[in-house]
Amino acid sequence: MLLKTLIALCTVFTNLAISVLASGSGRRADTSTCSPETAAVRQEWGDMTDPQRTAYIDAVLCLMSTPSVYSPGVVPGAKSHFDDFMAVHINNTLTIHISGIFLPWHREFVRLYEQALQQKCIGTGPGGRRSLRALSSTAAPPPSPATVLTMRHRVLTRLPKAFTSPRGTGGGCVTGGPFVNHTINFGPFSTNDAFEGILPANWQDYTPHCFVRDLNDYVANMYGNTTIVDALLAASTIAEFQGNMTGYPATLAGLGPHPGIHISLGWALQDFFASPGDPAFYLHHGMVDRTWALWQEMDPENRQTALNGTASLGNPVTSPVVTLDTVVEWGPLGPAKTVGELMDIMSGEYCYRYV
Ligand SMILES: [Cu+2]
Repeated sequence: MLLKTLIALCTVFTNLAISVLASGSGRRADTSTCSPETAAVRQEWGDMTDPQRTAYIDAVLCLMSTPSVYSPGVVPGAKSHFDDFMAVHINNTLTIHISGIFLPWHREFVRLYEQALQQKCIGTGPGGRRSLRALSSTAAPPPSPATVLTMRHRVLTRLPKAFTSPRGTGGGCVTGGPFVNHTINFGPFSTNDAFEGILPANWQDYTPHCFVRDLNDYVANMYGNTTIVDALLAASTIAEFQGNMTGYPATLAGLGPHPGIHISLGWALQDFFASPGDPAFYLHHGMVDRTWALWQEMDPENRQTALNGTASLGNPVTSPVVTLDTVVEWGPLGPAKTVGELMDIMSGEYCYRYV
């Protein structure tokens, strides 16, 4: 099935020239059998057919009905495997943003989500999608106890500038479309907590509330355009690339496209901790990953292993600098990996590419 090899990407970054992809072949000296011909292709949402989009959405709805892999009671808010991804993101928020592991951690996070859609909700053989009954009897990964981060010091010496914009066009519970019955089971959380280095004490709690969006074309157009992507790709160092992407430290006007697009869809996607509650999270981070991969591809010798920062939000001086040997984790979603395993989308356990 075609969908087994694709995950859709957000449309807000369309029209990006991809000539760099074609010009960078032959860069890999490893023994990987991955090639552009054998690599899975991640496709842009706008290029997908209606049946493909429907199949993708069906798989997401299936994940929302698939049981959590946490042991009962460990994370009460995790009612489904879709929620498990939220929980892992929430629990790691203070290390994986505005840090040296932001890009590699989210690369693997999106890959794990893609695999979950493929393996739990699309099926791999005759019979197509497995039934939910079959899913409930499959062996779940061994649940690991939730690791609660206890960092309580202020991690940023300077909070990002206040951001204002015209009001959005939506602003309320989603009342139509395929996710009309989707409930956000964690939070909402305060962004200020993140910038104070506080993981909310109640982060595991079951706090169901409606799925809220507030579409904001002004913000989407400001941060989701070709000029922004070109500026990202023009960065000469990974520090500059990360700064332009995340807006901290600010090297592009305003927020940068990563937080900008989070803000453009409204409160669910804006939640610094619980943003994977909006299914669009994975489309947006597909594009973040794509842009990073394209940037790496333009100068693999210098960029394939380029890192900058620490493994704590805001890169405080007390936090160790990230290297290729730094180990990163995704709780019960998958095994821990070194950052070095996450740097190339066409070697090691990765074999995918973007169009
Ligand atoms: Cu994130």
